[in-house]
Amino acid sequence: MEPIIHEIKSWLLEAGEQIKASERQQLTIFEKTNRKDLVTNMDRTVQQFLVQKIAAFDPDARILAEEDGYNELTDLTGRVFIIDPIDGTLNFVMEGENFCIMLAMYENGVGQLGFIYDVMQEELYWGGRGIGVYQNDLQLSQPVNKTLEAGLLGMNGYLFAHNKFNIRTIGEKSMGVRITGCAGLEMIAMLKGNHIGYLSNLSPWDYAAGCVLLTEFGFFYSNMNGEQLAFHGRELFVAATPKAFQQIHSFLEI
Ligand code: 2AM
Ligand code: CA
Ligand code: CA
Ligand code: CA
Repeated sequence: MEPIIHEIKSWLLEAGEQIKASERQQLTIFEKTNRKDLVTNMDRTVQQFLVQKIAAFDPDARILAEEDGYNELTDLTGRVFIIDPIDGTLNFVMEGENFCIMLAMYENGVGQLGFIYDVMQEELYWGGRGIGVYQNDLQLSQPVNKTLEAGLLGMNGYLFAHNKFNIRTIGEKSMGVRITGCAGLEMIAMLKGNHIGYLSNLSPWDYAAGCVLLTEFGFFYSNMNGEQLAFHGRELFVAATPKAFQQIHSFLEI
């Protein structure tokens, strides 16, 4: 295995241990834009830890991350590490589980490596361009290209509640809608073949790692117009099996 993969895995496991060792009652919770948009001291600690590790290992790399002023990068020129220190912060605070640490490496806009660590399940989903997708040490096989009618569809609670983009019609066509509150877990569900797709409003750190792995397994993804994701700002993220992707786009109302 490439040394960098081994290195990144060790960082993620160590960060996960830090989270598990922290006392939930001792968390400091801050509101960002509204009462449901939270960040905790652990989000910040994990991000700082990963930023330091990357800077020491690869000083030339650039970093895009959700918290603390690292979210400004507007292009993917060169080697870029993209970090979501805790994905599913609301789950982390309210449930103490169902959250992930996500990290991706891109080179000139091309996804090379992706890591999604489900900390409490101790399951690390990882892989990269041309090397496949793994769950811990087990190599996963590519899910079946199911239609929208044949599978479960992950989506964001806000989009569902407000029926944005005609999303409820799309959900109704599927076998059922699932709302996990964690983009990383939605990516994992697709990679395992449990869900056929995912619709949400996302930022680059929410989808960077997932996109590397989804590409390996032949999933399609785009913004709401069917165009490439910008990797800058928040936009509708549509990912699905090739069959379901076409169907979802035919029902999406912009
Ligand atoms: P986060 O916990 O890292 O913020 C919840 O629907 C999922 O969408 C989570 O993965 C969450 O990531 C992500 N998300 C992105 N932007 C969000 C926002 N403004 N509010 C809530 N969740 C957001
Ligand atoms: Ca957040
Ligand atoms: Ca996130
Ligand atoms: Ca986050």
